[in-house]
Amino acid sequence: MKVAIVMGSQSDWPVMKNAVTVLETLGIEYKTMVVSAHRTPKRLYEFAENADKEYSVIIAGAGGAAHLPGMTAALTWLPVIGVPVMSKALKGMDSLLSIVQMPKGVAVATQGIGEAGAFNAGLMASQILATHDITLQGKLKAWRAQQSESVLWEVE
Ligand code: RP5
Repeated sequence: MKVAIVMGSQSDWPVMKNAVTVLETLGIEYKTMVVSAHRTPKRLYEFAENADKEYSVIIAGAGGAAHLPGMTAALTWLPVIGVPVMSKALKGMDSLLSIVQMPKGVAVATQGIGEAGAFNAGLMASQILATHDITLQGKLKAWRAQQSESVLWEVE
């Protein structure tokens, strides 16, 4: 497995499944797991401390008091990409600030709130892996070219 996708709750899946889209398009292996920083703290430690034996990049999504990405980053040297999931009460602003405001010395690559952020997390993970994979580089360039071509010049 190359990419681990962890989320704080099963309820995050409708958003986090967008992270899978690019990975599947580019043929990148991944595994999805529910790991809650608050409800399953021992699982978080178990996962993060052993993550570098199985994975190269971690995508971590959570909502509200979203401590999963930051705590994961604290426990592993692997790059952690954070996805703020929309919360009911504060529409994801709480999630975003919880993830993005890391203390100096522990880094999380925070994406935007919600589905676009989750999609871009998958894209960012692919780009990180492509730095050491020439075949994947080719696939990524082709995907980007196709995206550019799909944008119409004229407004319909
Ligand atoms: C967070 O609390 C999860 O990441 C989720 O976004 C939010 C709500 O979780 P549930 O109460 O739906 O399980 O930990």
